[in-house]
Amino acid sequence: MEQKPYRSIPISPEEITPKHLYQTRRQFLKQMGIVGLGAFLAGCAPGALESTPGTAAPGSDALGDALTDYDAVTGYCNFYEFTTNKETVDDLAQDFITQPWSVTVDGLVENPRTFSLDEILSGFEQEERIYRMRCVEGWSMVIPWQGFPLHKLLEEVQPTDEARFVAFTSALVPGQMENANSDLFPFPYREGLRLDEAMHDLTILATGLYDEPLPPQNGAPVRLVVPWKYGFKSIKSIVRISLVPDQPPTLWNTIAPQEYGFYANVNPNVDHPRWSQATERRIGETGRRETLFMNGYAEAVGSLYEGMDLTEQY
Ligand SMILES: Nc1nc2c(c(=O)[nH]1)N[C@H]1C(S)=C(S)[C@@H](COP(=O)(O)O)O[C@H]1N2
Ligand SMILES: [Mo]
Repeated sequence: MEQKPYRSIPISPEEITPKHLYQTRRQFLKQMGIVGLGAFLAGCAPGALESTPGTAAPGSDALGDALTDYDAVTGYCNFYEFTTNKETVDDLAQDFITQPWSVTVDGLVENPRTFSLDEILSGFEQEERIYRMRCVEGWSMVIPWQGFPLHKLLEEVQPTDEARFVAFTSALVPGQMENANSDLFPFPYREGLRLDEAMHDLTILATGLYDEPLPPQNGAPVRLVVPWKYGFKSIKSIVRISLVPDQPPTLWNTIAPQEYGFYANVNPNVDHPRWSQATERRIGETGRRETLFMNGYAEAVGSLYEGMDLTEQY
């Protein structure tokens, strides 16, 4: 079996079991009256627990990470072009028009191309990735995404030797986004990754969650998900992806560089200037849990940052 980096991270079976299997097993176990759910699942999740000894990210084995409820994933969202109120985004975004849609991939590439949504959905094999999402504000979720690795799309356009960063731009549709003309935020929302981060297999373009097309509030029809970075890097409703030579300006880093870095790797040891990043509130749980370095994905992505001073990161 092909070794996938994200498979080597010791997380709970609930996190790495496809939803339908998870639910089927759960029903089965319920019928059987089995209580020790975790232990039983661990024994029957095929291939899912082939983690190599010694690859444990600090503290991750202590987690029992269940999927966050669908209602919370789709009802508690950050999408500032609509509103800064997390609990009303779903209503305000429900009529957002996402078809037709296209994503232009340009800049330092051999084959610049505009992909229609249909080309994105049918041209790349859609797979499930269940990732933890840690917002810089101190809350987190576990979300079952459908999508595909960004590197597959980048390989089609072939970045040139000069390409070193990837710049992403969200749609901005004033007629449909209530907060589009906000004085506080210089929309369109923009984000960026270093090319090697963008090429990492953990980095995906998501097109769905919980086995249905992405709801508008979660970034329909296609958004980035970079699970080891704070949630604001995972830009929604993407219309442009540009390969560039230098670190591109990003919305949060532009308006508050002392609070939001370009790299923004989840780091419990580096506090936000206004609050601690040591712990987080997992939506659906009471109390707080410890935040994991690189959100628990350090084993897979740590080598990207060799030689970088991570105490300077935020
Ligand atoms: N275009 C756009 N993308 C965005 C945001 C936004 O306001 N606009 N918010 C970001 C933040 S702060 C987070 S935490 C995640 C939230 O994703 P979710 O609502 O799907 O959980 O989206 C990110 N992507
Ligand atoms: Mo966030």
